[in-house]
Amino acid sequence: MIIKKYIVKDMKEAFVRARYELGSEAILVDQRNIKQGAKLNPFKKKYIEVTFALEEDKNQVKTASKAKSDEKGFSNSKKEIKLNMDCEIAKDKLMHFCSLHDKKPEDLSLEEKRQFLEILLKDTTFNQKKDLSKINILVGPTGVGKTTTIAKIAAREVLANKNKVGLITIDTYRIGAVEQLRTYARILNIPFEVANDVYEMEGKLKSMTDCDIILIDTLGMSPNDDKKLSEVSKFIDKCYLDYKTFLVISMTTDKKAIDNILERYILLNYDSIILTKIDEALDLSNLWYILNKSSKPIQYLCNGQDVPNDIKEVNIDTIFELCEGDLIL
Ligand SMILES: Nc1nc2c(ncn2[C@@H]2O[C@H](COP(=O)(O)OP(=O)(O)O)[C@@H](O)[C@H]2O)c(=O)[nH]1
Ligand SMILES: [Mg+2]
Repeated sequence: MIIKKYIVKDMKEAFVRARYELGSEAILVDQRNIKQGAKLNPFKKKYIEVTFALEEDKNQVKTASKAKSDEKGFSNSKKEIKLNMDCEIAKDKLMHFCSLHDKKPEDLSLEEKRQFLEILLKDTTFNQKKDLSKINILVGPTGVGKTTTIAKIAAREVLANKNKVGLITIDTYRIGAVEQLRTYARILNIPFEVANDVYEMEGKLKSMTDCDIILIDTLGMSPNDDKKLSEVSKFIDKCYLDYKTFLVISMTTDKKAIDNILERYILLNYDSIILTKIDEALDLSNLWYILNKSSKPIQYLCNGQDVPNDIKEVNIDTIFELCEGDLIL
C-alpha cells in the first residue's frame, strides 16, 4: 500500500495531483483542514491535508501511467496486435511487408509487427524533432479539446518537468471559456491572463517573460471562417519571442473535413499537430492518414478527458501500445 499526503488549496487540486502521481486507482482516505503560516499570524492561509492510498501490485508498484494505460488500452501487455488497416497507404505497405515475410498479417510475430510499424512511420514526419517553444499557441476547430489539452500540457510541464508555466487565453467569445482555463491555472497555481484584444497581447506576454513555457488558448473556429482565422492570426503576430503553433484535430473528424482543416489552417502557419479523442475513434486510420498527408509532425496524442493523464508524447512505443487491444490500426 502506498500512502501519500498532499497539502492543497482545494479538493480538485488534490485529485489532480493524486491522479497524476498515483493513477486513477488511488483512493481518498482522509481530508482535514489545516492552517499554514506563523503561529500568531491572523492571515494564516487555510489548506487541506488530503491523504490518498494506492494498493500495490503483488509484484510491482503501479505507476500513474501504467494504471492509466490499463484503463485506456495503452498497455504493455503482449496482446494480439490487430492490423486491420483502414488507410489505403498503410494497407499497401502491410501487404508488401507480408509478402516479403511470406506470411499473412495475422501470422506476423510481435517483433515483426513492431518492425512493420517502424517501416510505416519511417517515411513520415514521425521522427521530426518535437519540442515545446517558449510560447505555444493551440488553434483548431471548436470543441476539439484545445483548452483541455492546454491544461494537460501545463500540468505535465509543472508537475513532471518542474517548468514555470503561464497561461493566456484569447478565447473571450464563448461563455465560460475564460473560467475553464482560469480554474486549471488556479489548481496548478500558475499565472493566467486574458488578452481581450490584439493590443493587450504584447503586455500579457511581457508579464510572463519569466515563465519557461507560455501556453496560449484560442477561440475555436470553423476552418472556413476567414474572419476568425485572420483575427487569430493577428494575435499570433504579436508573439515577439520564439513561438510554435499547434493545430488540434479530433480523431473523430472525417477525412474530407481533415483535408479541409489541414489546408485552411495553413493560413495560421501551424508547426505541429495534436490529435485528440483517440479514445472515441473507431480505429487509427486518421492517424495514418494525417501522417501521410501532412508535412507537419504530430506532437501529442490525447486519449480521454482526464486532466492531466490522458496525453501522450508521440513515439514508437506510444503508437505500438495504441495498436494493441481493441484499438485497430
Ligand atoms: N473523449 C475525449 N474527450 C476529450 C478529449 N479532449 C477533450 N475532450 C472533451 O471535449 C470537450 C471539449 O473540450 P474543450 O477543451 O473545451 O475543447 P475546445 O473548444 O477545443 O477548447 C470537453 O468535454 C472535453 O472534456 C479527449 O482526448 N478525449
Ligand atoms: Mg476552448
